Amino acid sequence: VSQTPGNEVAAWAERVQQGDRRALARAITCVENGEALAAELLAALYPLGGHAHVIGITGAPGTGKSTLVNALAQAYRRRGLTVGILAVDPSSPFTGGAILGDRLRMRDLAGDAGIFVRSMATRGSTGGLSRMAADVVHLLDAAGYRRIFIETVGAGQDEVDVARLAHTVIVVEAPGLGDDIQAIKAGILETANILVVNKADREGAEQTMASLRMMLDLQRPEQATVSHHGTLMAMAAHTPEAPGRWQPPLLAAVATEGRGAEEIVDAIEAHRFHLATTPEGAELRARHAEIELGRALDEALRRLLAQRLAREEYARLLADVIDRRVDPRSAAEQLIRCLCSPGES
Ligand SMILES: Nc1nc2c(ncn2[C@@H]2O[C@H](COP(=O)(O)OP(=O)(O)OP(=O)(O)O)[C@@H](O)[C@H]2O)c(=O)[nH]1
Ligand SMILES: [Mg+2]
Repeated sequence: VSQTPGNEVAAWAERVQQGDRRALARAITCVENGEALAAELLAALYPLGGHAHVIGITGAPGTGKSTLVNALAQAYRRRGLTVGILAVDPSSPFTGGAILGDRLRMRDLAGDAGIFVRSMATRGSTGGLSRMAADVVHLLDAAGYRRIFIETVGAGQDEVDVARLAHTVIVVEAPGLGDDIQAIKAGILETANILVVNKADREGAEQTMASLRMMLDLQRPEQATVSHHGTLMAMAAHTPEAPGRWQPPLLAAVATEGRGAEEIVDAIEAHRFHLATTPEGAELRARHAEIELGRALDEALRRLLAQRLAREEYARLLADVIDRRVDPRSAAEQLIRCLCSPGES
């Protein structure tokens, strides 16, 4: 039960919207702690969002994602756009070294009112991560940040889920990681809208570029054989794409020197334009909304069940499942029926 009356929440939401950094920081903490107040704030702020372009950055540990985000944020600032950054560390349940490192690497950004940086650890809870990140994005969006970066490490389910929140997904590779490209190929390469080989100053960068180029070419449909009047024909490698299809560009960068940052920002903006001018943008927005509505519905139902369900009824059915008198699905059905028509059953 919230201690803060509704008009205080409204005032708080107003401060977030006006760019009050402390109000925003407190709102994010509320979301992280799963406080009921967060829901009220988000209810007030969600309708104000929808203006930010969200960029997901993922890749193996140490490929230079944070350094790159730093460089990209500065490039955006030069273009007069405000930037929100959310660094998510799903592997670490502690607010430990990685996040401290991010703070250091992003210190160039400190003191710029047009940039807001936040690191988030998951405290051991999986699954909740992408909901939390989605909520933080809504807060940053309502606070007026026009480009929002979400950095995640690796290619696990959590990272893929977080990437699904983004409008543009950038996968960062670095030379010398060898087998990691395979791992990424298996997981997240398909979701990449832009591929970056960072640490292009390192040995092996060209080789990494070449293997990624090969994978991209393999993914492209014109590489496949097509049936033409019943005859299988191999298509040429670089025939023009059907108009309206996005081709993920492969770009090199040296994030520590800011090299390649302008080109990557150009690519992000080109992808943004692509989304705005094809049906893909609306489809993506609809998909995001559906994911969030589905998740909210799950949570609401669970809450409703917890509130309404008679403990004894639940305990009785649980015992039935334990003793294999009833299977879990039928038990769940029965519980839902109790919920819909209390007093019966
Ligand atoms: N040589 C070289 N080093 C780089 C480059 N970009 C980043 N680094 C270095 O690589 C190391 C890791 O960089 P981070 O930006 O922390 O990498 P990250 O991918 O964010 O790392 P995690 O968040 O821990 O997965 C740091 O020591 C950087 O200075 C680059 O372009 N060239
Ligand atoms: Mg990092």
